[in-house]
Amino acid sequence: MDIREIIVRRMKMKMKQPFTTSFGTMQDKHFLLIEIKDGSGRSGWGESVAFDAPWYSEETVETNWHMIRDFLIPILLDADLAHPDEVSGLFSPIRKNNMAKAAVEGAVWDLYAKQQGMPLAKALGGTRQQIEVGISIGIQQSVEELTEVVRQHLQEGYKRIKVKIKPGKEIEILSALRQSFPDIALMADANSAYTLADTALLQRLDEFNLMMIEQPLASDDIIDHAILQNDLKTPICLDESIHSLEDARKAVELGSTKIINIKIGRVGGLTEAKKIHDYCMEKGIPVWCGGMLEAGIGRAHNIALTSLPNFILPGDTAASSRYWEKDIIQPEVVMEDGYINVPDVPGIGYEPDIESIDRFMTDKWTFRKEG
Ligand code: OSB
Ligand code: MG
Repeated sequence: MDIREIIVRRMKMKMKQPFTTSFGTMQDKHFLLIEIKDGSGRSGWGESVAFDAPWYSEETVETNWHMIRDFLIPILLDADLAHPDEVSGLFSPIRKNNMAKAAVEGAVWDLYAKQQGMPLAKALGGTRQQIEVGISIGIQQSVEELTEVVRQHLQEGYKRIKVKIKPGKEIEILSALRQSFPDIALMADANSAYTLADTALLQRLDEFNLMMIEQPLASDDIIDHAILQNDLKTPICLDESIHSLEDARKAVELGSTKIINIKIGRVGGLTEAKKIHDYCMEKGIPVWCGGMLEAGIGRAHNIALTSLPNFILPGDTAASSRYWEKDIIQPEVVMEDGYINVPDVPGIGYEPDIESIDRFMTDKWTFRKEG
Protein backbone atom coordinates (compact mmCIF):
# COMPACT_ATOMS: atom_id res chain seq x y z
CA MET A 1 0.00 0.00 0.00
CA ASP A 2 3.10 2.22 -0.11
CA ILE A 3 2.68 3.79 3.35
CA ARG A 4 5.26 6.56 3.72
CA GLU A 5 4.24 8.83 6.58
CA ILE A 6 1.93 8.83 9.60
CA ILE A 7 0.72 12.00 11.34
CA VAL A 8 -0.94 11.89 14.74
CA ARG A 9 -2.91 14.93 15.90
CA ARG A 10 -4.24 15.46 19.38
CA MET A 11 -7.62 17.21 19.36
CA LYS A 12 -9.93 18.92 21.81
CA MET A 13 -13.48 19.85 20.82
CA LYS A 14 -16.21 21.23 23.04
CA MET A 15 -19.56 19.50 22.65
CA LYS A 16 -22.69 21.61 22.26
CA GLN A 17 -24.16 20.04 25.39
CA PRO A 18 -22.62 17.91 28.12
CA PHE A 19 -23.39 14.17 27.82
CA THR A 20 -24.25 12.30 31.04
CA THR A 21 -24.35 8.53 31.54
CA SER A 22 -24.61 6.35 34.66
CA PHE A 23 -20.82 6.70 35.01
CA GLY A 24 -20.23 10.42 34.53
CA THR A 25 -20.55 13.61 32.47
CA MET A 26 -18.50 14.67 29.46
CA GLN A 27 -18.28 18.19 28.00
CA ASP A 28 -14.94 18.33 26.16
CA LYS A 29 -14.11 15.57 23.72
CA HIS A 30 -10.38 14.78 23.59
CA PHE A 31 -9.23 12.41 20.86
CA LEU A 32 -6.49 11.50 18.37
CA LEU A 33 -6.63 11.74 14.59
CA ILE A 34 -4.42 9.43 12.53
CA GLU A 35 -3.43 10.44 8.99
CA ILE A 36 -1.56 7.89 6.86
CA LYS A 37 0.06 9.11 3.63
CA ASP A 38 1.16 7.04 0.64
CA GLY A 39 3.79 7.82 -2.00
CA SER A 40 1.22 9.36 -4.36
CA GLY A 41 0.07 12.04 -1.95
CA ARG A 42 -3.14 10.30 -0.85
CA SER A 43 -4.16 10.39 2.82
CA GLY A 44 -6.24 7.95 4.84
CA TRP A 45 -7.82 9.10 8.09
CA GLY A 46 -8.76 7.40 11.36
CA GLU A 47 -10.07 8.63 14.71
CA SER A 48 -9.40 7.17 18.13
CA VAL A 49 -12.62 6.93 20.16
CA ALA A 50 -11.07 6.47 23.62
CA PHE A 51 -12.20 9.11 26.11
CA ASP A 52 -9.92 11.18 28.34
CA ALA A 53 -10.86 9.11 31.41
CA PRO A 54 -11.19 5.30 31.68
CA TRP A 55 -14.82 4.97 32.71
CA TYR A 56 -16.31 3.40 29.60
CA SER A 57 -13.31 1.11 29.10
CA GLU A 58 -9.74 0.98 30.40
CA GLU A 59 -8.37 2.90 27.39
CA THR A 60 -7.78 6.67 27.40
CA VAL A 61 -6.45 9.22 24.90
CA GLU A 62 -3.12 9.00 26.69
CA THR A 63 -2.88 5.18 26.65
CA ASN A 64 -3.88 5.24 22.96
CA TRP A 65 -1.08 7.72 22.24
CA HIS A 66 1.43 5.49 24.05
CA MET A 67 0.32 2.36 22.16
CA ILE A 68 0.16 4.08 18.79
CA ARG A 69 3.52 5.84 19.14
CA ASP A 70 5.56 3.08 20.76
CA PHE A 71 4.06 -0.07 19.23
CA LEU A 72 1.51 0.28 16.43
CA ILE A 73 3.23 2.88 14.23
CA PRO A 74 6.60 1.06 14.34
CA ILE A 75 4.86 -2.20 13.34
CA LEU A 76 2.97 -0.54 10.50
CA LEU A 77 5.97 1.38 9.12
CA ASP A 78 7.98 -1.84 9.14
CA ALA A 79 5.35 -3.87 7.25
CA ASP A 80 4.57 -4.16 3.56
CA LEU A 81 0.78 -4.28 3.45
CA ALA A 82 -1.36 -5.37 0.52
CA HIS A 83 -4.78 -5.13 2.20
CA PRO A 84 -6.20 -3.59 5.41
CA ASP A 85 -7.48 -7.00 6.56
CA GLU A 86 -3.80 -7.79 7.33
CA VAL A 87 -3.54 -5.03 9.96
CA SER A 88 -5.35 -6.89 12.77
CA GLY A 89 -2.96 -9.84 12.35
CA LEU A 90 0.05 -7.52 12.42
CA PHE A 91 -1.25 -5.93 15.63
CA SER A 92 -2.23 -9.23 17.29
CA PRO A 93 1.03 -9.58 19.30
CA ILE A 94 -0.13 -6.45 21.18
CA ARG A 95 -2.84 -7.45 23.65
CA LYS A 96 -6.13 -5.52 23.89
CA ASN A 97 -5.85 -1.74 23.35
CA ASN A 98 -8.56 -2.14 20.73
CA MET A 99 -9.37 1.56 20.34
CA ALA A 100 -5.74 2.39 19.61
CA LYS A 101 -5.58 -0.42 17.02
CA ALA A 102 -8.88 0.59 15.43
CA ALA A 103 -7.80 4.23 14.99
CA VAL A 104 -4.74 3.18 12.97
CA GLU A 105 -6.53 0.39 11.09
CA GLY A 106 -9.32 2.82 10.16
CA ALA A 107 -6.83 5.15 8.49
CA VAL A 108 -5.40 2.19 6.55
CA TRP A 109 -8.92 1.25 5.36
CA ASP A 110 -9.62 4.81 4.18
CA LEU A 111 -6.29 4.96 2.34
CA TYR A 112 -6.91 1.56 0.74
CA ALA A 113 -10.38 2.56 -0.45
CA LYS A 114 -8.97 5.79 -1.93
CA GLN A 115 -6.20 3.87 -3.69
CA GLN A 116 -8.86 1.57 -5.20
CA GLY A 117 -11.03 4.57 -6.16
CA MET A 118 -13.83 2.96 -4.16
CA PRO A 119 -16.14 4.19 -1.38
CA LEU A 120 -15.11 2.71 1.99
CA ALA A 121 -18.66 1.37 2.37
CA LYS A 122 -18.24 -0.64 -0.84
CA ALA A 123 -14.73 -1.83 0.14
CA LEU A 124 -16.27 -3.26 3.32
CA GLY A 125 -19.10 -4.99 1.46
CA GLY A 126 -21.78 -2.42 2.23
CA THR A 127 -25.05 -2.65 0.34
CA ARG A 128 -27.13 0.32 1.57
CA GLN A 129 -27.30 3.77 -0.02
CA GLN A 130 -28.74 5.29 3.14
CA ILE A 131 -28.81 4.31 6.78
CA GLU A 132 -31.52 4.69 9.40
CA VAL A 133 -30.58 7.00 12.23
CA GLY A 134 -31.32 6.83 15.94
CA ILE A 135 -30.13 9.09 18.73
CA SER A 136 -28.70 8.46 22.19
CA ILE A 137 -29.82 10.93 24.85
CA GLY A 138 -27.88 11.41 28.07
CA ILE A 139 -29.38 11.69 31.54
CA GLN A 140 -31.16 15.06 31.95
CA GLN A 141 -31.87 17.20 35.02
CA SER A 142 -35.56 16.24 35.13
CA VAL A 143 -38.05 14.00 33.30
CA GLU A 144 -39.81 17.13 32.00
CA GLU A 145 -36.57 18.25 30.37
CA LEU A 146 -35.94 14.76 29.00
CA THR A 147 -39.45 14.61 27.51
CA GLU A 148 -38.87 17.94 25.76
CA VAL A 149 -35.50 16.83 24.39
CA VAL A 150 -37.06 13.59 23.09
CA ARG A 151 -39.93 15.52 21.48
CA GLN A 152 -37.47 17.80 19.72
CA HIS A 153 -35.37 14.92 18.35
CA LEU A 154 -38.49 13.10 17.15
CA GLN A 155 -39.50 16.26 15.31
CA GLU A 156 -36.07 16.40 13.70
CA GLY A 157 -36.77 12.91 12.34
CA TYR A 158 -34.71 10.52 14.46
CA LYS A 159 -36.10 7.01 14.00
CA ARG A 160 -35.29 5.52 17.37
CA ILE A 161 -34.74 7.03 20.79
CA LYS A 162 -32.23 5.62 23.24
CA VAL A 163 -32.14 6.98 26.77
CA LYS A 164 -29.59 6.44 29.47
CA ILE A 165 -30.91 4.99 32.71
CA LYS A 166 -29.45 4.52 36.17
CA PRO A 167 -30.62 2.80 39.36
CA GLY A 168 -33.50 4.62 41.04
CA LYS A 169 -34.36 6.68 37.92
CA GLU A 170 -35.34 4.03 35.37
CA ILE A 171 -39.04 3.58 36.19
CA GLU A 172 -39.67 7.32 36.41
CA ILE A 173 -37.85 8.03 33.13
CA LEU A 174 -39.41 5.21 31.11
CA SER A 175 -42.96 5.58 32.39
CA ALA A 176 -42.92 9.33 31.66
CA LEU A 177 -41.63 8.69 28.12
CA ARG A 178 -44.13 5.91 27.42
CA GLN A 179 -46.95 8.16 28.63
CA SER A 180 -45.95 10.93 26.21
CA PHE A 181 -44.80 8.67 23.35
CA PRO A 182 -46.63 5.32 23.55
CA ASP A 183 -45.57 4.00 20.14
CA ILE A 184 -42.04 5.22 19.42
CA ALA A 185 -39.09 2.90 18.97
CA LEU A 186 -37.56 3.27 22.44
CA MET A 187 -34.64 1.59 24.20
CA ALA A 188 -32.60 2.09 27.36
CA ASP A 189 -28.84 1.90 28.00
CA ALA A 190 -27.69 1.19 31.56
CA ASN A 191 -23.91 1.22 30.95
CA SER A 192 -23.42 -1.61 33.48
CA ALA A 193 -25.21 0.13 36.37
CA TYR A 194 -27.12 -2.95 37.67
CA THR A 195 -26.43 -6.41 39.13
CA LEU A 196 -28.47 -9.63 39.31
CA ALA A 197 -29.78 -8.37 42.67
CA ASP A 198 -31.82 -5.88 40.58
CA THR A 199 -33.58 -8.63 38.56
CA ALA A 200 -37.06 -7.86 39.95
CA LEU A 201 -36.63 -4.16 39.15
CA LEU A 202 -35.39 -4.91 35.63
CA GLN A 203 -38.38 -7.24 35.07
CA ARG A 204 -40.66 -4.26 35.69
CA LEU A 205 -39.12 -2.63 32.59
CA ASP A 206 -40.76 -5.33 30.42
CA GLU A 207 -44.03 -3.37 30.62
CA PHE A 208 -42.48 -0.45 28.66
CA ASN A 209 -42.16 -2.48 25.48
CA LEU A 210 -38.54 -1.50 24.86
CA MET A 211 -36.76 -2.61 21.68
CA MET A 212 -33.94 -3.75 23.97
CA ILE A 213 -32.03 -2.96 27.14
CA GLU A 214 -28.35 -2.27 26.52
CA GLN A 215 -25.61 -3.58 28.85
CA PRO A 216 -27.58 -3.76 32.12
CA LEU A 217 -24.87 -5.72 34.02
CA ALA A 218 -21.10 -5.59 34.53
CA SER A 219 -18.94 -4.36 31.67
CA ASP A 220 -16.93 -7.61 31.59
CA ASP A 221 -19.82 -10.03 32.06
CA ILE A 222 -21.44 -12.55 29.74
CA ILE A 223 -22.54 -15.12 32.36
CA ASP A 224 -24.96 -13.10 34.51
CA HIS A 225 -26.46 -11.52 31.39
CA ALA A 226 -27.53 -15.02 30.27
CA ILE A 227 -29.18 -15.61 33.65
CA LEU A 228 -30.90 -12.23 33.49
CA GLN A 229 -32.09 -12.74 29.89
CA ASN A 230 -33.90 -15.89 31.05
CA ASP A 231 -35.97 -13.74 33.41
CA LEU A 232 -36.66 -10.85 30.99
CA LYS A 233 -38.96 -10.44 28.00
CA THR A 234 -37.01 -7.37 26.86
CA PRO A 235 -34.09 -8.41 24.63
CA ILE A 236 -30.64 -7.72 26.05
CA CYS A 237 -28.12 -5.99 23.78
CA LEU A 238 -24.46 -6.16 24.78
CA ASP A 239 -22.13 -3.19 24.28
CA GLU A 240 -19.20 -3.04 26.76
CA SER A 241 -18.84 -6.86 27.03
CA ILE A 242 -18.08 -7.53 23.35
CA HIS A 243 -14.47 -6.98 22.19
CA SER A 244 -14.10 -9.57 19.44
CA LEU A 245 -15.77 -12.18 17.28
CA GLU A 246 -14.93 -14.74 19.97
CA ASP A 247 -16.75 -12.68 22.62
CA ALA A 248 -19.74 -12.36 20.31
CA ARG A 249 -19.82 -16.10 19.65
CA LYS A 250 -19.65 -16.98 23.35
CA ALA A 251 -22.33 -14.44 24.29
CA VAL A 252 -24.67 -15.65 21.55
CA GLU A 253 -24.09 -19.33 22.42
CA LEU A 254 -24.72 -18.66 26.11
CA GLY A 255 -27.89 -16.68 25.36
CA SER A 256 -26.48 -13.54 27.00
CA THR A 257 -27.50 -11.26 24.14
CA LYS A 258 -30.16 -11.17 21.40
CA ILE A 259 -28.79 -8.09 19.65
CA ILE A 260 -25.24 -6.71 19.43
CA ASN A 261 -24.07 -3.11 19.45
CA ILE A 262 -20.93 -3.03 17.29
CA LYS A 263 -18.47 -0.22 17.97
CA ILE A 264 -15.44 -0.22 15.67
CA GLY A 265 -13.11 1.04 18.41
CA ARG A 266 -14.27 -1.42 21.05
CA VAL A 267 -13.71 -4.45 18.78
CA GLY A 268 -10.32 -3.33 17.45
CA GLY A 269 -11.22 -2.18 13.96
CA LEU A 270 -13.31 -2.58 10.83
CA THR A 271 -12.00 -6.04 9.95
CA GLU A 272 -13.14 -7.48 13.31
CA ALA A 273 -16.39 -5.49 13.11
CA LYS A 274 -17.11 -7.11 9.72
CA LYS A 275 -16.44 -10.58 11.18
CA ILE A 276 -18.88 -9.96 14.05
CA HIS A 277 -21.41 -8.63 11.55
CA ASP A 278 -21.07 -11.74 9.35
CA TYR A 279 -21.31 -14.14 12.30
CA CYS A 280 -24.41 -12.39 13.68
CA MET A 281 -26.05 -12.39 10.25
CA GLU A 282 -25.55 -16.14 10.00
CA LYS A 283 -27.04 -16.63 13.50
CA GLY A 284 -30.02 -14.30 12.97
CA ILE A 285 -28.75 -11.81 15.55
CA PRO A 286 -29.47 -8.20 14.46
CA VAL A 287 -26.67 -5.67 14.94
CA TRP A 288 -26.48 -1.87 15.04
CA CYS A 289 -23.61 0.58 15.14
CA GLY A 290 -22.94 2.26 18.48
CA GLY A 291 -21.38 5.67 18.95
CA MET A 292 -18.59 7.18 21.04
CA LEU A 293 -19.51 10.85 20.52
CA GLU A 294 -17.24 10.85 17.47
CA ALA A 295 -16.08 13.82 15.47
CA GLY A 296 -16.48 13.66 11.70
CA ILE A 297 -13.77 11.14 10.83
CA GLY A 298 -15.02 8.50 13.26
CA ARG A 299 -18.60 9.30 12.28
CA ALA A 300 -17.78 8.68 8.60
CA HIS A 301 -16.31 5.27 9.45
CA ASN A 302 -19.48 4.38 11.39
CA ILE A 303 -21.64 5.32 8.40
CA ALA A 304 -19.59 3.13 6.05
CA LEU A 305 -19.85 0.16 8.43
CA THR A 306 -23.60 0.64 8.93
CA SER A 307 -24.12 0.16 5.18
CA LEU A 308 -23.53 -3.60 5.67
CA PRO A 309 -26.70 -5.71 5.32
CA ASN A 310 -27.17 -6.99 8.91
CA PHE A 311 -27.19 -3.47 10.40
CA ILE A 312 -30.96 -3.74 10.47
CA LEU A 313 -31.64 -1.60 13.54
CA PRO A 314 -31.08 2.19 13.65
CA GLY A 315 -27.73 3.09 15.26
CA ASP A 316 -26.41 5.93 17.42
CA THR A 317 -24.59 7.73 14.57
CA ALA A 318 -26.50 11.02 14.60
CA ALA A 319 -25.84 14.16 12.52
CA SER A 320 -22.73 16.31 13.15
CA SER A 321 -24.96 19.14 14.37
CA ARG A 322 -26.23 17.03 17.27
CA TYR A 323 -22.74 17.23 18.81
CA TRP A 324 -20.71 20.06 17.27
CA GLU A 325 -21.01 23.76 16.42
CA LYS A 326 -18.53 22.96 13.67
CA ASP A 327 -17.35 19.47 12.69
CA ILE A 328 -13.94 18.63 11.16
CA ILE A 329 -15.21 17.29 7.82
CA GLN A 330 -16.73 18.75 4.65
CA PRO A 331 -19.60 18.29 4.08
CA GLU A 332 -20.76 17.66 7.64
CA VAL A 333 -22.92 14.59 8.35
CA VAL A 334 -26.55 15.53 7.78
CA MET A 335 -29.69 13.59 8.66
CA GLU A 336 -32.86 14.03 6.63
CA ASP A 337 -36.17 12.36 7.46
CA GLY A 338 -34.31 9.93 9.70
CA TYR A 339 -31.70 8.91 7.14
CA ILE A 340 -28.04 9.65 6.42
CA ASN A 341 -26.86 9.09 2.84
CA VAL A 342 -23.89 6.76 2.46
CA PRO A 343 -21.27 8.68 0.43
CA ASP A 344 -20.57 7.42 -3.07
CA VAL A 345 -17.05 8.83 -3.51
CA PRO A 346 -13.71 7.13 -2.77
CA GLY A 347 -12.67 6.51 0.84
CA ILE A 348 -14.69 7.68 3.85
CA GLY A 349 -16.45 10.09 1.50
CA TYR A 350 -16.04 13.27 3.57
CA GLU A 351 -13.06 15.63 3.19
CA PRO A 352 -11.12 16.46 6.36
CA ASP A 353 -11.58 20.20 6.93
CA ILE A 354 -7.96 21.15 7.62
CA GLU A 355 -8.82 24.65 8.81
CA SER A 356 -11.24 23.24 11.37
CA ILE A 357 -8.79 20.48 12.33
CA ASP A 358 -6.01 23.04 12.92
CA ARG A 359 -8.34 25.09 15.08
CA PHE A 360 -9.07 22.20 17.48
CA MET A 361 -5.57 20.64 17.38
CA THR A 362 -3.47 20.80 20.55
CA ASP A 363 -0.46 18.73 19.41
CA LYS A 364 0.95 17.07 16.30
CA TRP A 365 3.61 14.42 15.64
CA THR A 366 4.98 13.05 12.34
CA PHE A 367 6.56 9.62 11.70
CA ARG A 368 8.25 8.60 8.42
CA LYS A 369 9.20 5.28 6.88
CA GLU A 370 12.97 4.92 6.76
CA GLY A 371 14.85 4.57 3.47
O1 OSB B 1 -22.82 3.30 25.92
O2 OSB B 1 -23.22 3.70 23.90
C1 OSB B 1 -22.74 4.06 24.97
C2 OSB B 1 -21.57 7.70 24.80
C3 OSB B 1 -20.44 7.63 25.59
C4 OSB B 1 -20.08 6.43 26.14
C5 OSB B 1 -20.86 5.28 25.94
C6 OSB B 1 -22.01 5.35 25.16
C7 OSB B 1 -22.37 6.59 24.61
C8 OSB B 1 -23.58 6.80 23.83
C9 OSB B 1 -23.58 7.95 22.85
O3 OSB B 1 -24.59 6.16 23.99
C10 OSB B 1 -23.57 7.51 21.43
C11 OSB B 1 -23.28 8.65 20.50
O4 OSB B 1 -24.16 9.50 20.33
O5 OSB B 1 -22.18 8.71 19.94
MG1 MG C 1 -23.90 1.59 25.40
